[in-house]
Amino acid sequence: MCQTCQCQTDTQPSTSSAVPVSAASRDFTVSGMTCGHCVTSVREEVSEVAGVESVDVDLTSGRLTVTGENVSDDAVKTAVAVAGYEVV
Ligand SMILES: [Cu+2]
Repeated sequence: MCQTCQCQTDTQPSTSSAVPVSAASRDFTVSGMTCGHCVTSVREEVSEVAGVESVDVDLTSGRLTVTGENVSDDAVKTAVAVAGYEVV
């Protein structure tokens, strides 16, 4: 059981779709993610940020890659916080 999001699954995150090379992307590091459900929570919240075209989350490294034009760093950090995690 995941102690962070309290889910009962240890399902690994699904592989993300390919990121367009032309789009701007930036990386964040998210602390606290420990299972695929954590990854899904972060991905869902961040994908709703204005301008975001795709979201890639690597559970092992905690790396969050956001792709899209004119995406606000603060908005991404807020979305991660809403999901229950923290950008470090
Ligand atoms: Cu979890």
